Amino acid sequence: GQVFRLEDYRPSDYLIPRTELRFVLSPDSTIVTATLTIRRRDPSERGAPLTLDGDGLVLRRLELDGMPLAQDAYAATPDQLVIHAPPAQAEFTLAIETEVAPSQNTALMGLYRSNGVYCTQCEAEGFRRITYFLDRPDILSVYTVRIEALRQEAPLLLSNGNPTENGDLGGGRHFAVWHDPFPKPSYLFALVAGDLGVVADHFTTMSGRKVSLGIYVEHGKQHLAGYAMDALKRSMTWDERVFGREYDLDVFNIVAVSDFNMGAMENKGLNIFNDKYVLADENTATDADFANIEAIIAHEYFHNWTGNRITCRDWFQLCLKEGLTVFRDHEFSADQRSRPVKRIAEVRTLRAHQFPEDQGPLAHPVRPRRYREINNFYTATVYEKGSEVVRMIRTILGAEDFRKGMDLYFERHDGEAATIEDFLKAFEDAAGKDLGQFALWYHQAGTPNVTVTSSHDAAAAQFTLQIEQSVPPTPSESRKRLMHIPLAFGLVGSDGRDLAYAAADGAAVEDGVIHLRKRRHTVTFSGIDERPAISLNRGFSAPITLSVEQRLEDQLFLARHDGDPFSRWQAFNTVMTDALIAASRHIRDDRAPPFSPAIAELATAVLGDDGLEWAFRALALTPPGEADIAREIGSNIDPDAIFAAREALLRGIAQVNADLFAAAYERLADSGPFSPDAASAGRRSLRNVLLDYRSTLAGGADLAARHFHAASNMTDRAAALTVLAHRHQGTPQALEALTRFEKTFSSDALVMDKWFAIQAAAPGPAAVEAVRGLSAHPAFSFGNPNRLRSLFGTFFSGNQTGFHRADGAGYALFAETILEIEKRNPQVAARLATGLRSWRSLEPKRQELARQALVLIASTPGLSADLSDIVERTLA
Ligand code: HT7
Ligand code: ZN
Repeated sequence: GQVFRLEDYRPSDYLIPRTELRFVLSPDSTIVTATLTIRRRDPSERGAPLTLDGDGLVLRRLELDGMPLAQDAYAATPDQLVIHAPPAQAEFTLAIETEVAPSQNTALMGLYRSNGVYCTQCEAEGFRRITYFLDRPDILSVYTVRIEALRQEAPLLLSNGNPTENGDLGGGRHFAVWHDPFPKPSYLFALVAGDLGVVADHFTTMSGRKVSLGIYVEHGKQHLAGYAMDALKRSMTWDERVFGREYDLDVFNIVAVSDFNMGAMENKGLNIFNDKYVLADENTATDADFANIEAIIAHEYFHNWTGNRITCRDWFQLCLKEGLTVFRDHEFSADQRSRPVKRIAEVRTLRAHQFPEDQGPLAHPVRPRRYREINNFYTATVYEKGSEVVRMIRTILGAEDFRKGMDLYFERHDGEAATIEDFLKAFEDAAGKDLGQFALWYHQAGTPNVTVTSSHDAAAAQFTLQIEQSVPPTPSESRKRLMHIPLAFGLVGSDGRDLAYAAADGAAVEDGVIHLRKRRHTVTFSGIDERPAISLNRGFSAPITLSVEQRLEDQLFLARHDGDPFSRWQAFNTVMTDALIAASRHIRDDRAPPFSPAIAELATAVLGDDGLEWAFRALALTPPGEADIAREIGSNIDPDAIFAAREALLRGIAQVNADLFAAAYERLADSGPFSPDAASAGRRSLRNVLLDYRSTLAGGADLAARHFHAASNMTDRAAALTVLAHRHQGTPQALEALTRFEKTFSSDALVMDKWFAIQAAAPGPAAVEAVRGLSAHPAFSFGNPNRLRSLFGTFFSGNQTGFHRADGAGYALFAETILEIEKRNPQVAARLATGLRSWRSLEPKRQELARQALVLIASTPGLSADLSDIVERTLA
């Protein structure tokens, strides 16, 4: 396939200042008329052919300035329309009529139907599946859209911008016209037409403009959209307060659809959402679902400024809008909820998703330099590491200069398609700082490693850190340059307080941050009488792997006393991770795993520390997951040994703390009406962590069954079902709960996704057959991405022992399923195929079986660009 390279970027010869679209909607034959006003970029240049992008299009009619074009004046294929010699004048119009079949569009890109609703998905290159266009993000155009449809089939007709006209066409048909005054790239175009219910509200902006808000959902589901509407209004308020950004149209609409390739889409004034991220109530959604809805509603809304008003020059700049917008939604959630808890959750996500990407065959820089299929670059690196890079800019500049830089960026580039260079320059100019070395975070792939040793000279009252950085090689980047790494730190004294130091030499140390710029730094702190415990990378100030040579006592001390909550969590997590790695080695050697009693004592202390939030205690007490442990081990992974070690640790801690955990579990029981707020969710999560521990002891299945049957909300119900289906597989209690859940929720697809996912994650060899069987369940559908992700996505990426079954049966199911899904939806197939990206870290036998499955996919004739790109890079 074709490779696109950043260095090949050229502005287009032509611009499209205005775009008029007319849609005559019909499921099998929709007629699209695009009337484009086309302008030469350089009026003195003449003659260059005009090449418009298409993808699978059927051309019905073509006119230039109102006249049909001669057959030899153009060439049309499904994938391209070339006008050989456009007219000499600076501006002309091209009217293009195409025909598309929304009901046959199973790839869910372009114009498709979801549950009878017409909807579009144009990012990244879906607009070219609707009409021929310069389908690239640096072509900004003002759109006017007329939609015509049967009123009965589609009483609701929506597009971007503000509504300007609507009326009856006779014969049961009607129309609506929408105009969006803000020039936008084609990927932000959207249309929705169907029969939906609405939740309506309004918002008054900081300058006093009234904006009508609408959330459109399936009829009868309006009561499930209240939380999303509340999150939207809070997002609008927050962006005004924190970034000074006001909404700019008269209406803001959100539509929830059930068939969607990703989470949501920020189309100008008309966000389209996967209904999973809109619909919620206590009976059907978990606390995690509520938090996701809040974050994604905010994320898409924030794109209005970071993505839409300022967009990307080309798709290599994807992180310009995504990394920045993730940073903004992280900050929003931190302000709405608990900042430390949110930070810990972010880092867990980064490590779970981005670190394996950065450390495996699919590693790429936050701003990639080449791609074959852009859909495969909506990655954790672009999004999550992209956000971490913005966070580091704020750490380096300080909050005040960071805001000045953002203001300057908005001022300079509003209405433009910008680059990462533009973004960095705004901060350099606002703060008067050089970010030249820092820019490597955008250009260089790989997770930097930082190692630290220390020494204390009591006589001289000096404490010295030896710090060394290295960046591992990644695909096609063997030699790396040294990074600017901002390491927030504290030197913690025996009273638990940070020690003051008189001076620090050897690296720039500013406001509690060591700025690493060289390979090695020796940083000497004077005025340090006692040997401190070292608290490094506080708040996870840099997305690195860190290894600090430090005694277990110091880690245990930091886990109890570090003043930085993130580092306190990290210390406990490190203690548990180290213990689990050692234990899994023992298990592989058929020896009993030893655990230091200090770990169970630490759990006692954390649970009993009433100065800590419930959610924090829940996170601290949660041992690293099997995949986290595997990642830390790094190579020659045996998932069964890791699983056994983790179970042994849980049981060990639960045994020592049996009475304490039982008492806390009772105390934390639900009282009063449900609320999705952070404190209530924290209480539920701590109680459910305690359930997990306690279910490892005698009577565990009965305890979990009681928890399940007493549950008055989905968080508790799903937690109990997970314990039963995982730890007490096959017991009458587990079977009864699974059946009860299925019966209660069989008609609610989003809840059934939880039922599929819980079973797909059940550890052990039986999962392969269970997943295969569940794929034939009446509630399952190969056409719906949410179902596919719940069942197969969870199995491939979230079931270490089941998927990586020693006989390779999981990998056989992987190859078979991915090839099946690819026929309908290559984008979703490619994403699911990343489930084997870390195959090289498995033990040799599993490694070989996994390789064979990947080769089987790669050698299938006629593979899509999406899937072949992923499997070929994974195997390279
Ligand atoms: N900007 C949106 C990306 C997206 C997308 C990309 C490819 C194919 C389908 C898609 N749906 C949404 C989502 C976001 O980051 O806000
Ligand atoms: Zn986004």
